[in-house]
Amino acid sequence: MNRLVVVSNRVADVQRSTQAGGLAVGLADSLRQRGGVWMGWDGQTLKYEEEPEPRIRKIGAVTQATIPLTEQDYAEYYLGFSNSVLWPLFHYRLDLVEYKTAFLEGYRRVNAKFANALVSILQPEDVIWIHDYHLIPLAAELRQRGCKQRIGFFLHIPFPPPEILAAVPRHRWLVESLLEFDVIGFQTNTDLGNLQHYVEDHLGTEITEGRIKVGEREVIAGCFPIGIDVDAFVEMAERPNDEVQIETHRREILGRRQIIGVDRLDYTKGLPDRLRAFARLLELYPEMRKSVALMQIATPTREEVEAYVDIRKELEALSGAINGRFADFNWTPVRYIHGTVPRDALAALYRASQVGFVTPLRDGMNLVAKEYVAAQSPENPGVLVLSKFAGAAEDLHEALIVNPYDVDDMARNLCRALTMPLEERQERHKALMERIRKHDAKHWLDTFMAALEKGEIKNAA
Ligand code: GDG
Repeated sequence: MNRLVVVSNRVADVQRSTQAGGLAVGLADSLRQRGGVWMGWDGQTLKYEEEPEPRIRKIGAVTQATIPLTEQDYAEYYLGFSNSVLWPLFHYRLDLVEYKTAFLEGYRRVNAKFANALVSILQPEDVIWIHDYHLIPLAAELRQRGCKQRIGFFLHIPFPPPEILAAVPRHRWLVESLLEFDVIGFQTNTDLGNLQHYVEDHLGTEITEGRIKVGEREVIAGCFPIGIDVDAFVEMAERPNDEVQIETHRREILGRRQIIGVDRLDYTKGLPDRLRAFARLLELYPEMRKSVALMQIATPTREEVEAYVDIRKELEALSGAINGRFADFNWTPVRYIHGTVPRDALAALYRASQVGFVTPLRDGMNLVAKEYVAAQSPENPGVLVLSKFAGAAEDLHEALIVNPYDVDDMARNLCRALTMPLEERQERHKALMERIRKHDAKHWLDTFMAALEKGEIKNAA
């Protein structure tokens, strides 16, 4: 087996249990099994003139190679082009894009730095797998430095339609950079279809049976839905967690149910309308008052980008307003947690919740939806209420699928989930478990690697 070299903006510890963020979780699940090298930014900003050598550390089967960035890199590449241009744009939020030419320059500069660091550690037989929107130009940079290895790319977030992509200056350069990879992987058929439309409209070429002709080369473009390590998650959810159990007993005695939401605090996750939908549930079905509560865990993220400050304020105001309006001395309708919960507690909380409420306005996949399903007890499972705009909805048909822009629709489906007969819950859960097992972390890794190493396109979707 060739050595696998994975590259992403940040490197996560594959053995730690507290990290929030889908890329870290999904990749760690896969790399733990196969081993290899993981290269990325170490999260530090330093002053330096000459680019430092990558720092190497071995953790279990994975060797980490990290580099620091400068303050300017952080501002222009990370906060700027990656998270104030590409992130909103790829999530169809043109209103939140803040473009500056300096951001694009920083983005190119840091991709060149990544390439310099990588060539210093690459071996001839390596296969390289690059992750996410921060590193689209990296294959082109590596080729310029004589790199001959196969290079794959996986986009964790959605790929927008050409009309939206065309709003960013240099969009053609961006897509041409993408076509420098040997394999381009997306989460869903919708994303793949959007690339198809772009190459047809702007480049006068097409994707035929998963392959695009680019000069003499052939590039594979496919759909590889990311998954979780299902057994590991089931096991974690089954392990007793005293603190969660005490809370659960109390709720059971009072005959109360819990709806759970878990997200990085991001404007793409549909959090304000999720809270409004919960309030609407209490309005439309007064019998639900005092019998259900919403626990929303919102993990801090990218707090230096203004749009994230705004969404935080909005949520704090909303949860306060809902509690002010509906709470009683012995019942708090919304428990809003702005923080990070350890992964094992998270699994126990999913299991103790009768509804998993996942309502992004746009999401590449959404691993929380899959984790919620894995955590349920098959005898008495909860119900997943899932936005039709999460990549996961392309597969998880037995969830209650909702429109995250329609507060009444979400409220009605919450009520349906809370009153669903046991037999129907069991049937839906069984079917969903089969789906998340079929498209798990290992399947994602294996199908992508088959495309990258052997040029094989299995029916990944
Ligand atoms: C991107 C794409 C795609 C969250 N809060 C805590 C915590 N988390 C964990 C969850 C889950 C992960 O973070 C979030 O993953 P998602 O997939 O839901 O979302 P993004 O972070 O936006 O991930 C997404 C993903 O990449 C993978 O390709 O699915 O569409 O946007 O694992 O459990 N974990 C802990 N404490 C928290 O408070 N321990």
